Amino acid sequence: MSTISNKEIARFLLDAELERKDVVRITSDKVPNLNVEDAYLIQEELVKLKLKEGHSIVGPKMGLTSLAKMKQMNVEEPIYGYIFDNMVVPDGGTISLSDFIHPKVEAEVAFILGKDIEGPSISGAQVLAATEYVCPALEIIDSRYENFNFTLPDVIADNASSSKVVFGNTVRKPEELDLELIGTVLSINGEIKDLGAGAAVLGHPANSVAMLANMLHRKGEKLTAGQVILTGGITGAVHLSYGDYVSAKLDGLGEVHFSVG
Ligand code: 0L1
Ligand code: MG
Repeated sequence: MSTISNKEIARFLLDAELERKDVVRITSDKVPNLNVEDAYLIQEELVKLKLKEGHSIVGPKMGLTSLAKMKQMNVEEPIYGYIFDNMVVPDGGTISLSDFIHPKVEAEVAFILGKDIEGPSISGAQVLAATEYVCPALEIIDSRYENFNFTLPDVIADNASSSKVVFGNTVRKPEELDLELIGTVLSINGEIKDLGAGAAVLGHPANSVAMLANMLHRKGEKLTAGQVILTGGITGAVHLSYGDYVSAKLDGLGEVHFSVG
């Protein structure tokens, strides 16, 4: 039986994040039999610690929403984590490589909710009806685990590798765009690194929010008006290096960008 508490594991992961120090995945020694349900309990402790340190939640994020990532992890369901206010970088801003362990970037669409959404059985159409705006985003993920080497419960406990996010300044009503077809190009230093369409995210980014609402319902929680939700990578995640200029262009949503110093 494990003698280490969920709170202690959460503290261990948070310390790794704050010290920019990668650690061996928790399922290799600390909690070898960790399952998905218990991993979310550790994530909850991590969220509580961050709230206690004075940070506030901007909104939840979905991860592992592409078929490629799900196959790679051998999972049938995406995962969620939380974005906090201190993770938000202004559009056009500069991040410092020394603030990270081994950051990667991916291009996403973010949903800004106008109404609460409560599962179960929420559909993509219901999500679109409850969404005030969508905007482009670049998510910077930074697993606390050595070499991004983790199992599904490990990454859930680690707040789905959340690290930073840059939201673009263009907001549009969801009905003005066909989000399934939204073409997305991720470039670094002017070189295209990956591209995709909105359908890469569970067939339609709104499906990602619907699935999130249904997953949260299992815990008796709901999505609330005003939350900004990252729906998952349309592109793959690309490693960042010192001096990079990163840009994503999303058809109809414009450009979002940042530099790495
Ligand atoms: O946002 C994401 O899709 C990341 C989920 C966690 C998996 C990873 O770190 O690659
Ligand atoms: Mg992501």
